[in-house]
Amino acid sequence: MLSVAFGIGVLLALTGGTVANGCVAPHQLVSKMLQRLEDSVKTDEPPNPSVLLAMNLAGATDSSIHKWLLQQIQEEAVKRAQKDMTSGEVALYVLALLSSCQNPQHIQALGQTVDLLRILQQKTDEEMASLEAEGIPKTTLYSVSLDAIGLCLARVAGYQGASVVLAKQVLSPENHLSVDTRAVVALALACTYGQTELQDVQDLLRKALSVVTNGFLDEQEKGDGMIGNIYSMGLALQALGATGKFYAPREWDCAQAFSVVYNHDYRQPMAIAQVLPALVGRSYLEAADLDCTRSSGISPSLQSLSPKLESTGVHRAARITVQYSIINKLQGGHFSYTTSVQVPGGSTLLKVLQAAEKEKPDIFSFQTEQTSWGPMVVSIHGLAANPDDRTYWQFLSGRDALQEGVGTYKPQDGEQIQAVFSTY
Ligand code: B12
Repeated sequence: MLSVAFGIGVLLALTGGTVANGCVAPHQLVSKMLQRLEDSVKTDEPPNPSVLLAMNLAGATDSSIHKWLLQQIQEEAVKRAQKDMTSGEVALYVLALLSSCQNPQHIQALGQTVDLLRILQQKTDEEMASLEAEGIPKTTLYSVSLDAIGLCLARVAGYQGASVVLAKQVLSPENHLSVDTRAVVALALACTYGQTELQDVQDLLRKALSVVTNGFLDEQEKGDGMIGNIYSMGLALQALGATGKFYAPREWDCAQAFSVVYNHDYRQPMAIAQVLPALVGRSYLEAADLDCTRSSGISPSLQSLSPKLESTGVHRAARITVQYSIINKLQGGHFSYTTSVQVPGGSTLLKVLQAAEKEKPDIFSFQTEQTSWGPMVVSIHGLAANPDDRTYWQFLSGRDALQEGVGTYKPQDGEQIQAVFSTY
């Protein structure tokens, strides 16, 4: 742990010039986050490209866990990129590999070679075709932004057209994009701005970047440092750190925004992977500029790769009652059911769903899928979410949408949780 902290100190001393606006997190916090990222790497779970990207941007490249993760990312790319990755997933793999100084056009593993940039171009073309035909992408604007960042950093065609569409989307008054989406859009536009020579494209991108970044600064001012919610802060800080010239001469009070982040104890690997680059003064836009030959001085972690151990601590806690409803007024035969379940205090919402299913399996049956953010509820009462018709199961407490998923959210005694079949 100490050596990680020392290594980060060396790294920041070496890269001192790249630190945006003079805001950089304390070494101790950075090394704690890096430790949590390393601990999140499990042999029995799919590799997470965002984790590798964050380790690289923070200069933590010397550990055996880092090497193992890079190897897994290469193998996964060869196995899955063409067949069953979304465009955004391929883009995250491209960023992870670029930041590891690997040529994404020539990824070799398991005796095969794959050209990830060609696959990314194909999948971005499909997103663009859907945007043109239907006004919405095949997946999400968030993913299209990742696509544009990947293509732009690799300097292959396709990012300019995507960025023009993204700029128009953020400028469109009827579009209410989340902070997370606007932040990755801003990163994509800033990259394209630096690469294009077309005056009208530059003008459009500058305008969109000014709207997004000034919007973030306004929101920070109104929200005592918060932009969106605590989990959108990572990407918002990356975007503000990388786009200073688009809100100049306005100044960014980065210390205020950083202090919001310091006051939260991030534990989910994805949340850490999005916030850590900003805390070391970097953004995803630096993924292709890292010097992989220079050691940051961080010594290999002593942590071994081991399967996850289930925590048993909650069993002794007093029991709480949670009201749980499932509602579909959107598709097929409408339904609405409510039940009350008891679980030990401190249980996650997942335990509530499991208890409801155990008591009334014919009504409260559900299914989850493992994702980079943990288990996502993909089906309830036989009704499945479908990316093709943009449906999902939304979770609310009272009238407020939850800001975490079932795997981490811990309801209070007497709380009313609703799962509502919705569209996005
Ligand atoms: C797009 C998006 C969605 C879309 C995904 C649709 C799709 N097919 O692409 C929809 C609208 C379905 C969605 C739903 C939810 N989301 Co969402 N989502 C995002 C967003 C903006 C981008 C994710 C993405 O596309 N990444 C790029 C792709 C390439 O990576 P990926 O790993 O393949 O992405 C998949 C996962 O991210 C997964 N996913 C998306 N959201 C969530 C949330 C949870 C809890 C889980 C487990 C998985 C998950 O869907 C993606 C596509 O398959 C992120 C923002 C961010 N900062 O990451 C928020 C974000 C991940 N979502 C969040 C939340 C809270 C939710 C909901 C719980 C909201 C709610 N109240 O119901 C629900 C999930 C409920 C459930 N059924 O379990 C939070 C998670 C915070 C946390 N600490 O857990 C984020 C960070 C936004 C935020 N700042 O609050 N989301």
